[in-house]
Amino acid sequence: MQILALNAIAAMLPTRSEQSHKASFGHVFNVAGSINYPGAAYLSSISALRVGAGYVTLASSLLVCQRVAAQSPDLVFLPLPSVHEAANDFLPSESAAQILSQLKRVNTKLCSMSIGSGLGRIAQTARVADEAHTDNYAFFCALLHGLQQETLPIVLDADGLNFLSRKPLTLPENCLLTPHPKELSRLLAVSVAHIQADRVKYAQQAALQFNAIVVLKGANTVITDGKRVFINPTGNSALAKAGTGDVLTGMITGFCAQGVSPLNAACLGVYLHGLAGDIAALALSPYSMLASDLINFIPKALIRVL
Ligand code: B4P
Ligand code: MG
Repeated sequence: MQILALNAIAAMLPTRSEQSHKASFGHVFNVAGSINYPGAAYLSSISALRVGAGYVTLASSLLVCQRVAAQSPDLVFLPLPSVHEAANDFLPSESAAQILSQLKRVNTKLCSMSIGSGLGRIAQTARVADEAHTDNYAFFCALLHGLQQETLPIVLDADGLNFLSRKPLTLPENCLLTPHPKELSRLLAVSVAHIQADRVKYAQQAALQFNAIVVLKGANTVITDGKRVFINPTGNSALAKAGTGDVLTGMITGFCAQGVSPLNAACLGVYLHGLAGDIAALALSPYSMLASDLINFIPKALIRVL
């Protein structure tokens, strides 16, 4: 077990050659957001750019793309067909084919994907029989199915994890899972209390069970591939606020796109996310920091490590 330290983190940072262009620093596909959570799509997308990714494409419904475009001139959009039902919208499984065909056009050696931030789902108790037609589950399964033979790093967060806990699905080769304790509780069918009492054990168990890198979030986040274990010393209660998890997802995915190994990308993302939160809490107080503030402190965290 190793506690992450500043010098080790500095050594993991990808180098930036002067003879470079945006494709040198990778392409992130971010599958995120829904009518009720456009902010998650914004936060995760911008955070990937903030850690150095060359290009971020947000794949989401037209409505979410329009809302996020109004907030940021820095992103590229892949608007997907969506279905509106009552106050909700969801992506049909055919939307997955559009993402897969875009993926074929890029150099997948410097490419990563995140799936799930603010994607939206219907609580499992409601209309389970209809779930394929009323939320993003069928879309999620179609996307994962199409990615089976791909080797690009894929970060699953939030509703990506919640869909994964509905029934066992085979994951592609290079997946990272970023659960908070409740999400891990759903994935492993173990109580939050048990998980919190032995965080390293359950993070390792999940990594082995899903054959993925696992980032178990919370104070002293645990990062593991099932064998090696890293504990993060940065971060504070300012991060206990809606949206900070979406920022972390973007940071990890952004490092993956730059060719950093999934395990190192997870360590870099978690450490710098916590450090940005520490610097932000000094400037704004741990009470007042918002996730949208946190993204503006990522550069200060990077400068501290360089
Ligand atoms: P969700 O609705 O799933 O919340 P979310 O969208 O995932 O929020 P977000 O993405 O912003 O935050 P995340 O935790 O991913 O539901 C949250 C619900 O789940 C809660 O209402 C609660 O019921 C349950 N839940 C969540 N965490 C729990 C916990 N620890 N114990 C029991 N139940 C829990 O990401 C937050 C980020 O901030 C992570 O990077 C995390 O490591 C960091 N962070 C949060 N608090 C921190 C702290 N005190 N110190 C250091 N880092 C901290
Ligand atoms: Mg979250």
